[in-house]
Amino acid sequence: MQGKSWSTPIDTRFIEVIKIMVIGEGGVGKTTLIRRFVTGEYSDQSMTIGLGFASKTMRTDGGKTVKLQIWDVGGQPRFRLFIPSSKGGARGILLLFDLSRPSTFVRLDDWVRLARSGLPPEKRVPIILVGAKCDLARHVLAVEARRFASRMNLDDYIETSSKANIKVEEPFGKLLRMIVPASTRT
Ligand SMILES: Nc1nc2c(ncn2[C@@H]2O[C@H](COP(=O)(O)OP(=O)(O)OP(=O)(O)O)[C@@H](O)[C@H]2O)c(=O)[nH]1
Ligand SMILES: [Mg+2]
Repeated sequence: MQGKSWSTPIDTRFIEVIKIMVIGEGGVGKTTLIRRFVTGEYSDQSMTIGLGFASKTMRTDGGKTVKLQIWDVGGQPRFRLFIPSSKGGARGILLLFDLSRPSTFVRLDDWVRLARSGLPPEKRVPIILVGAKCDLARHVLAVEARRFASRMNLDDYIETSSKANIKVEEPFGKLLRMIVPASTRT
């Protein structure tokens, strides 16, 4: 006789997969943020060689279950060439810089250009600017970052710390809310 199952397993075949990308200079904390978000743990990450992948099942405000597929692009200059080919199908982007290292902030123009290159304005996906490592001594002012975000027409600015566990979920959640409006239900 078959045992009864009281759980209602989710049939993942029918879950919408939403691809997002996390980009920014090397060492700004992309992989650490993704790991903290997906596993809840903080641990030292080694440099990402090429691309990394992670995923997390989430519920939208409208009650829909989706799978966030996160593409983690290594920030070293040699991996930048992966971006044009890997951004196909991406529905949103988190652009990180390190609040303690101004050099990662001043090059953000290039990153925005890279994220948008080859796409007509109507095909542009939401981009959220993330000031990472807000537990460290700040060398970039929030007002500067916010000004940059509005000048470049970015969709939001959020400061996070993976180490101190500050606003780790927020950038992912906000991006998801922009991609899947609350009115969407399954
Ligand atoms: N203090 C502090 N350190 C952090 C935080 N997040 C990451 N780090 C440290 O910053 C370093 C780089 O983090 P990674 O997550 O590997 O950075 P990345 O952006 O993925 O780097 P690449 O893969 O080379 O592009 C690691 O030594 C982390 O421990 C944070 O929130 N606070
Ligand atoms: Mg990495």
